Amino acid sequence: MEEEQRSLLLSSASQFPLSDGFKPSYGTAGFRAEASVLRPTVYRVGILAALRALKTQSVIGLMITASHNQVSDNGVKVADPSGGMLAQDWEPFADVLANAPTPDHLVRLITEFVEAETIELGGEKKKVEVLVGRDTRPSGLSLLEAAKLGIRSIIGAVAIDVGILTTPQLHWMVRASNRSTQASEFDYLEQLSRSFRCLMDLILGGAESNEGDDKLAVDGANGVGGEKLLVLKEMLNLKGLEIEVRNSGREGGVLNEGVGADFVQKEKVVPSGFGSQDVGMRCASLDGDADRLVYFTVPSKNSSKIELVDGDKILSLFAVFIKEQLSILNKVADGNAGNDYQCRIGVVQTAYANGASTDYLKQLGLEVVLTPTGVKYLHEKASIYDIGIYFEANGHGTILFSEPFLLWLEAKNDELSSVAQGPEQRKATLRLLAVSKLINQAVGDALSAILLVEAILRHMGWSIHKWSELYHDLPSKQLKVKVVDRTAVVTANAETEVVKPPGIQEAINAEIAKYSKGRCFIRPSGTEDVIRVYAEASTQDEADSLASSVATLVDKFLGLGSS
Ligand code: G16
Repeated sequence: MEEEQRSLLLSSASQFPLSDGFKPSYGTAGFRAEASVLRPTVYRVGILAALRALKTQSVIGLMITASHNQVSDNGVKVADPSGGMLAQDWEPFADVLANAPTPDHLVRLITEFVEAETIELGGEKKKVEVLVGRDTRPSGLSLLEAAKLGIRSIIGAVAIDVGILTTPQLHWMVRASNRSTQASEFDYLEQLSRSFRCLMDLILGGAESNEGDDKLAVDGANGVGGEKLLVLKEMLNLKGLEIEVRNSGREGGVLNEGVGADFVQKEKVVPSGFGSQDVGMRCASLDGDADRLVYFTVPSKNSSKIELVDGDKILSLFAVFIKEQLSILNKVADGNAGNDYQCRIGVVQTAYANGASTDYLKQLGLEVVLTPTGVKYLHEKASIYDIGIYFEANGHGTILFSEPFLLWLEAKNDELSSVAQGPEQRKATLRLLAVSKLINQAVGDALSAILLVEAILRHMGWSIHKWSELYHDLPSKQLKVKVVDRTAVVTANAETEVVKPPGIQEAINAEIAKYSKGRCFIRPSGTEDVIRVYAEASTQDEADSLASSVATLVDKFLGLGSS
């Protein structure tokens, strides 16, 4: 390493001594912790992002967010050139970098890594860019400065502050920048509104939408998503869809407190700002950085509970729609040639997927695969298909389209535009093309998913109730257990089995055996310092009881000794 580079790193690193007792670890979605300890971590992730940009000679993203976590937490993650998550083989380096005890150690680690990865430092190549975004957390500004300093500590890398964004907006912008297409926030909003209008035109054919069912109330989790949705709503300027945004953050509520997709999905309780006035209405909830979406209804006036329409149901709705378009394409109409492309469609879920959803999707004839929790795993799996639909039950997901399939669709569209036959096939082609532009190809995105849900419901002529009736969820319950060391739990088989500590899986199995349709697993969270417990059974009481008995087991094997 050149002396200039070395002294730049040593002098910046000396401003960020490690926080006492904090051992950062790259989890499900980057580093997350109480914001006050994170400046050294974010500085080091700035360095990592700059190195990644030099290695790939591409634009990289760095997002400062702790998404669904409480407002006092924050976090940082990296978006790769594709707009997806940081390549997993760089995660171990992220861990060691974040834990390097002194500036000298840090420089030594970087020197070794740069050599191993053959990254050219301080070369004559053009400057590389790291786009830095953040959510609305108050700690974001100080962490932004740390990130910028980290990026600037690598000669040849430039930090571009892209301001307050949703996480999916940043991922989208990184992807677009590397594809040399228009990549500003405005371009993102433009693409969403244009493709949504196009889809609605194809669906409604100029007619107005279902009368009386055009209102949607959205809970913005008091985060960045509500604010951005308000801007998008102005751009949509569409008759027949009235979006009312609540908990936009303007009303003074606290981020993710009693609001937001995580709260709604886990607690199944009416969020703040919603209540008896909303009985029967279509409602949706975003999480703190708008990468998750769930729908819900308030069933009756005095109910504190909601009817949840979760990520599994969003996935199912998307799957039904996509399958319908593919079967139209497959039809041989009036002598017109049928489909000449064998489109491979696959669905990706995690162990949290409700058992009823997996059964439903299989009944639709779809290939369903399970991965561990974390968008990085689902996205990777979904990308092997021509159309890969992935969703976590918590509302994080999207639909990926392969380049060869999109090229085929474009060609099919041209071919069908010149023949009188096959107008339905052409419409199906155009609908799929519009969906591929509307739904975020980089990562799960609540704003684009809302628009797709709304368009499909109109296409089907379905109310939220009809949609919710696609299948009946098995009753489920989720709990969190604080333990001494969550890394003591090691899982296998897409997190459905515990391999460490010994004996705990047998004890869980013995509990499961007591319940009809019982299913239960535990796993260490990668975003919070807890063990998560998920249980399913044939009644709610049984699911609650199974979850609580397994939580007691977790406490017994690993806990703080409280029970
Ligand atoms: C992140 C990940 C999701 C994951 C969630 C919870 O979401 O992107 O894939 O489901 O964390 O993970 P864990 O159970 O390990 O805490 P978000 O919305 O918080 O970024």
